[in-house]
Amino acid sequence: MIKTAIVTGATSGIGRATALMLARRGYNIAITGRRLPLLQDLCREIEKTSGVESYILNFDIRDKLDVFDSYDMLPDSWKKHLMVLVNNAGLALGDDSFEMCDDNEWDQMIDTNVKGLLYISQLVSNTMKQNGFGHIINISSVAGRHIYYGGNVYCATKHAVDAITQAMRVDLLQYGIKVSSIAPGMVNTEFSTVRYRGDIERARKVYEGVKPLSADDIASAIEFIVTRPDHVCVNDMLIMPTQQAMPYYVDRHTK
Ligand code: NDP
Ligand code: 8X3
Repeated sequence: MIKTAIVTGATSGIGRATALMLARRGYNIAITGRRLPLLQDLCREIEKTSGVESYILNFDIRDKLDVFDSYDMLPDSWKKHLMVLVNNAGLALGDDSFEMCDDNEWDQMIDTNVKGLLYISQLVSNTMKQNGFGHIINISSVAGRHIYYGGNVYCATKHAVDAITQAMRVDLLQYGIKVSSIAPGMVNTEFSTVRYRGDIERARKVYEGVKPLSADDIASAIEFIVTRPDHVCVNDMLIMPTQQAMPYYVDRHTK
């Protein structure tokens, strides 16, 4: 049976690992992100290693018109078999105390993590509604459960993702669309390098003395979620490294 999936933010980290996992599971994969060369590399890897088809949706998820136009270009044959959307694109910028923050960075986090997720989800929900099936998986965060010092607006965006997940699950129930969320703790990806605006040394310190989760660990969790039988929906998963209990409770073994 033909089945297709869309993974947002597939140029690195969790999104990339998830796209490769879904390809191995036999899904034709539409991948999104801003960095076109990385999307092209991933397409080549998907097609070489899994033999499924891939499709590039190259947009900045903050740009509503671009998201709408790009999705419009996705062939109907892909939309007709659209089983899975993984809403993964997102970022944190900075960890400054509230009064010191750059409001442009607030805009970027809110526009990406919340509004971008809403734009693509609404388009896909309408397709899934017509199809009569589908599964949307939102990548939230431990930051959507706990507030920590300097997390302010990033935490707010992930609390919003949790609220939107619950709202979508209620509203889309009538169409047989499953809605799940995964809230990871520390995952070693480009996340911290982006958060610290390219400061690799500062990003490295985040994981000092800790074995963090890998992008593949989260892709495995998504694999578990999408392979449940039709009548089972995993609503929510909170996944942490063994050495982390909450955002700021980390047992570091620094020798
Ligand atoms: P990465 O930085 O490795 O990946 C982020 C992805 O999001 C990239 O593919 C990036 O693509 C995409 N993205 C960011 N901004 C935009 C934009 N404006 N338009 C389109 N795509 C965008 O980080 P992770 O893999 O760790 O992050 C994935 C998700 O997981 C995020 O939502 C993050 O909040 C969440 N998360 C991460 C945790 C961690 O510790 N790493 C823990 C908990 C949750 P490109 O730059 O090419 O546009
Ligand atoms: C990323 C995890 O703890 O940096 O969402 O907020 S944390």
